[in-house]
Amino acid sequence: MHEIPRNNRERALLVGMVPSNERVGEMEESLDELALLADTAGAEIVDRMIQVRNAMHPAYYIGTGKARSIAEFCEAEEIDLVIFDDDLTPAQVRNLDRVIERRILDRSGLILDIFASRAKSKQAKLQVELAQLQYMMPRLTRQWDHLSRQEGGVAAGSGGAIGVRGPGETQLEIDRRLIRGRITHLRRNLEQVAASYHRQRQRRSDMFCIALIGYTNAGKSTIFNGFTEAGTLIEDRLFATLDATTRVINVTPGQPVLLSDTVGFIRKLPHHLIASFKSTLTEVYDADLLIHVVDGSHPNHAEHIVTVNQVLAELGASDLPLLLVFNKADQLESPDALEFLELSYPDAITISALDPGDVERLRQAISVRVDRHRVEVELLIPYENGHAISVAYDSGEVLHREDEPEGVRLTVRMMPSVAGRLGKTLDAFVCR
Ligand SMILES: Nc1nc2c(ncn2[C@@H]2O[C@H](COP(=O)(O)OP(=O)(O)OP(=O)(O)O)[C@@H](O)[C@H]2O)c(=O)[nH]1
Ligand SMILES: [Mg+2]
Repeated sequence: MHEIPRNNRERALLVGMVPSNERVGEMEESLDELALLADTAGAEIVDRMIQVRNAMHPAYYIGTGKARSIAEFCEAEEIDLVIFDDDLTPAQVRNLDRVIERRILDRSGLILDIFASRAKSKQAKLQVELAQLQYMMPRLTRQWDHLSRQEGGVAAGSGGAIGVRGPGETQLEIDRRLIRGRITHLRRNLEQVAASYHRQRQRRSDMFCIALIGYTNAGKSTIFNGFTEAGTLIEDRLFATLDATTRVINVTPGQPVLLSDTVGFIRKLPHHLIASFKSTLTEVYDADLLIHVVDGSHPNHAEHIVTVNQVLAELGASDLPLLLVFNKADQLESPDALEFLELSYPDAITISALDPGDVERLRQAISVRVDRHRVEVELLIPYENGHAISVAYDSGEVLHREDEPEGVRLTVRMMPSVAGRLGKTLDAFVCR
């Protein structure tokens, strides 16, 4: 085994399991991603192990022999942390912990840990804490159930004599009640945040709203910055962006467009995390257009697309208009790879976020989509209705103006919602 200098980072071993030898390649890919996650969490990856096994061992996941050999390896290599690619049951964590005597983590636990350390805004912190508590709750319950059953057993089948299992039960009830109370509190807080978002969204309804979505590290924030120069955190790390950031951008004349950068998705994203982020990911399911950014140079890009589509379905955002964008074209291996993408996904566009010319092409593609959404209307606005005139100029593209005795006759291209609102206040209104 090669020597890795010890530093402050925790030393981690990654473990995966597959049912047959043919699936080992697949697991290698999954472990590559787990390694990135572990690196993001601040661990140093010392090694990885893949076990081929028909079915998972109910008590030890990988089986007792393998667990013992991992324990020896951990001893020899001074491993601090063993990370499993799949989710473990609470009993498996406990049993493995006893044999390996190192901290045991599974993929969901790792992702939640990263989210917890990266959450900055109050809202992201609330969401992550909610997801963590929900993740903990069944584990805590089953762990205590297991203990109380054992203790009940000691009491010779009496169903658990008072004084033997009592304290455990009581502690369990206290813990559960505390956690449940905290969960309710967090949910209520998040509902308030969601309500204020909803109000903001109503105010924004005159704007065309776009959300950048996609697998983590695909380049969403880089594209966002290409449009806005907002200085959003860009990092070659997973989950650089946890809080949606929104800016007004200029893509189409006379049409304010709101662009939001959002949290990245990943396979096996803990369900609780999606559920808790759902309440405030309104940027996604309220959008007029989703821009799905894919790292086209990634060997697993097709799988990434499937994962993102699954998360979109969970968020109830599958039916929204969507523009597929393959990013990192500069990193594609060959011209063939580009041709392959273009043939496989004829409606997509391929860009490099680092190339200003490509960002401009994307801007034009978006502009076409925005235009498709707008309607052209003719308005006759009395001169004294200065408010309506300024709404027409601020929220739309004025194509033609004629000053007539009764007022200003404007031909305007605008969002249907604004046109509808203006139309109600005016006598002469023609939708073309
Ligand atoms: N070569 C190349 N690198 C890119 C391109 N776009 C983004 N990157 C790099 O890819 C990495 C990830 O970019 P981000 O913009 O942070 O990705 P993200 O999708 O916002 O990631 P999360 O916020 O973690 O979900 C960074 O190192 C970027 O510099 C590109 O077109 N070409
Ligand atoms: Mg980002």
